[in-house]
Amino acid sequence: MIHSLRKILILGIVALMVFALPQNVRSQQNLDDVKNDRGLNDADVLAAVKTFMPRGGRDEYFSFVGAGNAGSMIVYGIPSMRIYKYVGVFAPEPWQGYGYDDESSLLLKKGSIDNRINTYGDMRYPGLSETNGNYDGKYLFYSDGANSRIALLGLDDFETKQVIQHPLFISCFPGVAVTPNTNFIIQTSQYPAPWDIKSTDASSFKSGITFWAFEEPEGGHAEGHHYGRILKDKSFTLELPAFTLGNFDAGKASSDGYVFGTATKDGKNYVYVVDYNKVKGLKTNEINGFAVASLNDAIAANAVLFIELASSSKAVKVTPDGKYFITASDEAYVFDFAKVKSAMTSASDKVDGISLIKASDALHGSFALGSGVVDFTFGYRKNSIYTSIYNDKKIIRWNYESLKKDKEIALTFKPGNIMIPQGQTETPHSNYLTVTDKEAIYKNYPNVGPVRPSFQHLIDISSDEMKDIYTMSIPQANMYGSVAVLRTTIKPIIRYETGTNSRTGEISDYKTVAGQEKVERKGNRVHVFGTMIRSHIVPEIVHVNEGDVVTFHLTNLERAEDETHGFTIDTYGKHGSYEPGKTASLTFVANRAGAFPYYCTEFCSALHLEMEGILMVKPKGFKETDKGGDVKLTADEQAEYKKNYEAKLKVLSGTQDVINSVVKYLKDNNYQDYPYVKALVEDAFAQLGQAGPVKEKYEKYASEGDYYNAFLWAEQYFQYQVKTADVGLRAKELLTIELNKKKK
Ligand SMILES: [Cu+2]
Repeated sequence: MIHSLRKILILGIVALMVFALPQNVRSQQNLDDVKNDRGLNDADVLAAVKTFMPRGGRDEYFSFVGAGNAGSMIVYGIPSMRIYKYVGVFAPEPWQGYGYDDESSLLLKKGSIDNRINTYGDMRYPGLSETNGNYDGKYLFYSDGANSRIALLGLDDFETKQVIQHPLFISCFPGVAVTPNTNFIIQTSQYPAPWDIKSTDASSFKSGITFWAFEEPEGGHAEGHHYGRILKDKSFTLELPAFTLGNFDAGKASSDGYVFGTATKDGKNYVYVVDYNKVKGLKTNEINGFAVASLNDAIAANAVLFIELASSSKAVKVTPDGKYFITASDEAYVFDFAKVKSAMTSASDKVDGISLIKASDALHGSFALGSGVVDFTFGYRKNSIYTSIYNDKKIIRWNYESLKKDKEIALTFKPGNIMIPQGQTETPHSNYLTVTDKEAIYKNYPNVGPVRPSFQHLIDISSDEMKDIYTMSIPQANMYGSVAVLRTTIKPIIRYETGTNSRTGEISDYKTVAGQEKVERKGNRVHVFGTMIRSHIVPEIVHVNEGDVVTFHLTNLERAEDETHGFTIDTYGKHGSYEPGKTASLTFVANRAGAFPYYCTEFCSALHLEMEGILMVKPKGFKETDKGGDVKLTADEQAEYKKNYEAKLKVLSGTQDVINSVVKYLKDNNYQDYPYVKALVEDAFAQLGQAGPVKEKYEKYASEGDYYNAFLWAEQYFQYQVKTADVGLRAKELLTIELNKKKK
């Protein structure tokens, strides 16, 4: 009876298990199964294969797109369209501690109108640094349209290095143009405003073009660390009447030295042309401490020309050879630079005193494109240009020399800004084009409420026909323009030299090495000099008084790749990110009494949860009633610690044997011939190099019979050994792979 009951029960459970399987779970054994199940055709599968990135595969390009008003930059790969990084630029970003640690907060405060941190931006059209008209993969620049700032990012570590408040413009166009050797980063005003922030005098409204001088000092660089900076003292602005300024581009090759952009005023539309080498030679006046060249002097020097357009246009792009610049509303105008240049001295009409010509005076030709042109980008086919046409839902490829249409692709959405990797350089190449989707109502997009993500499509332009092969969604971003460079052109660093302030590239005054951790107090000012390394934060206890001004200066001592630690103090509103070698500081007023744990916020090893300590904030008027003092251990406890200490010594010697055998293998096989392996081995030795003073400590305590402290320091020594062994074993594994490759 009992047996049959059990049988029924078991059968029932089995039946439940079978029928409880979700209905959409089914085995997809082969390609045809998957195609049938998901209703995919061959073109879908081909598109998937073109964008799939196998394990270990690397994208061909890095693409950079601003998150718009979120004030950060997004880095993603082409063709996989995988997002690799968000980088805080114009707004704080807590994960990286950007705008939270002292170094980046100072950078953001210095770059604001009133020494306060702005919490958003408006980032649309980035510019990459160039050498001889091609991307060199070193720097990236952004203009903030909302708070009139300019930013410099270093692509050696993908961090923001400089943010400058524009000294004159209240409103900046949210884009930059970079000259062919990165001598100038060009930024313009957008909406006219007085240059005196307190003035509301309508007659003093102006616009202008700023040429930010950029220099990269010779020599003296930390390895992989670029020190190029925008130099405010060497920069200048050309003043213009109250035009609203739009998109612009810098000349290249034959038109190097000029800038071309759109302008509107009183319902009329223009393209402006400025010879900035002539403007550079003019005498300047200082306004708000910034050099300004007057319009009259620029006019007298024939340095500026306006071209009247029939209707407003959204974009201006200079062709890769620099011979033409192109703008369009519905009709594209291809301007011949040689004709424009000669008109600069011969034009007889004027607008606001500036030389003016008609479009027809300087055209190479025009070409009807369709309704609502948004953007242009250049392709690798000779004289090819791609144009996104919003209302017609199309991208057209045409020839700007012959003015003939080549091909078009009908899209399922209204296209916005388009980009071909390297398409704005003197040598466009690439099989891909990306386009923003300004109309996220495509039937396949899931509804996530009234605010939809931004979408970027990947178009395959390798063959004659264009194909839309991938749709990437990006939340928390209103996307506009982007730029992309060959991934291998960028040479990012793996670690900082120990003690680096990543914002300046200099060794920080607050660099702290193992064994030098300390707490310094002067009155109510407390400086904590600490270190982080798997799996300890030193010091582990910090005592302060309520009302003290406290700074934690922390250095990540790791040399291992990707061993970042984070740091936060519970409820104190501060967070820092510490990549290997980085030093950063967190300052706060200890205005909340109590005990506040601090800990590592980045998973760093199996012992990650042990990376913690505590901040004790004594309330005001606190009186110590019990002096406390050193804990006295009983004889039994001391004996127990002695046993633990001796056991630990055995572990240390066993671990040392492992390290020695790894070192022998590495040396026997000439590890130094393999750069990546060599870097790892140097890492491993650096880890062990830190351990010397620790060994001295545990031996000293043991000799004094203090086994409690001897054990604690032996444990610390073991931590260093484990890290050394960990890196050493990785080096051995890599070396073995290299040796096997050689054999084949
Ligand atoms: Cu950690």
